Amino acid sequence: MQERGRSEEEVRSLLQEAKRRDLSYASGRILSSMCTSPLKVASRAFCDFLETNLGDPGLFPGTRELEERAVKAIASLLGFAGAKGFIVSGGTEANITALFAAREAAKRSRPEVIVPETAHFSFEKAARMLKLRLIKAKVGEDSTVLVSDVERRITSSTVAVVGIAGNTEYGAVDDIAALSELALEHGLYLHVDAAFGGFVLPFLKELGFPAGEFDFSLRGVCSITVDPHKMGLAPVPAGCILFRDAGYLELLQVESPYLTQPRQCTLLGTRSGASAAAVFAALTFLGKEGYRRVVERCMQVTLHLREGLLSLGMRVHEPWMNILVFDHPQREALAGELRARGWAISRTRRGEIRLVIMPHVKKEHAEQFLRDVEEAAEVL
Ligand code: 0PR
Repeated sequence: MQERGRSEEEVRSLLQEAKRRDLSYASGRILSSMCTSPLKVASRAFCDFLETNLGDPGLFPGTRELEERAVKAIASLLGFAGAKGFIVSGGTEANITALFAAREAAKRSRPEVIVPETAHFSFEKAARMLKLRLIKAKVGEDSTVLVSDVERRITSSTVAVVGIAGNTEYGAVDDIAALSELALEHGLYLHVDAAFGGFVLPFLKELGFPAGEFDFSLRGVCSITVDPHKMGLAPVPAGCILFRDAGYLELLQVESPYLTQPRQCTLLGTRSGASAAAVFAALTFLGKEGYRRVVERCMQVTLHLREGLLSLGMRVHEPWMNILVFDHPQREALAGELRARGWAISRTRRGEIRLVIMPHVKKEHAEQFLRDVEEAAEVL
């Protein structure tokens, strides 16, 4: 560290210089991210609550109440207003918290957790930290888990089964209803990772798109991960973990006698009240009607891209939600050409090109993208 501080102006100019090198969502060029520009009202709330710390909630009872109200609103969206949980830093922390609770509840000597092979890498982290053996169940052609394969892998050491409602690569939704039945039949804990799909599926259904059940309305579902910093339009960091039964939270608690709250159940100690305030602001500002409109617009752009890519002769996977995967015989070269034209795209593990159509991707960006795909395919 330098000996003497610099002027505020100098500091700001260093920051601006760094920021200029970043991509922006507003450019419409980021087609690879599950995050987007947060709502203005949520960003403002975040700034207004910067100094709050929900690790010591007695100091910030107003902020704590905002968290409770945000959690309740998300819980009611996901089929059970009585579910309990927290605003956390994101899907990774939420998934770790869920598996921690499942492991503590089951008390097995060599605990195992069954996840679809499509599960997000956060489960890999959770398993290593929690000393859980990660058992990967096979998925079918449509990238949803084969429930028969999950069943085949259940042993007396299984402490949890995980289903995904909107998987990272294709947006595919596992048959959560069947997993719920299986969990009930075997007395197992079922966690649903709806980090991305949690703010999409409830609205897709209302908009008339096919969308299966995935939430607490299914009796076997014990916990759900859902990320406000993805399709919830809240600033990073904001995830949410919900448990059907508050008893699971008690299993996580440690004593924190010198704080304003004598026990703590979250993984983090000091944690941002700004995130909770921002999530509350986004939920309150948009309401269900607002989120439905956001999802509707994302789906319109997704379907527009799907049509355009099909008419350019691409092989397009039928989208489950606003994630679109397509393929071309020279996929490597095509991806390179698109990146050279300034598009941030990602690839699936199988090598296809993957687009996440977040709210910052407008119809005009989709049209420019299609023109570039056409041009790029011609020069291959
Ligand atoms: N569960 C699912 C289904 C996910 O897709 C993700 C993240 C997580 C859990 C973990 O969430 P956090 O990253 O919030 O801890 N999926 C994206 C990914 O890792 C996140 C992402 C976001 C990627 C923005 C790129 C990006 O620019 O691929």
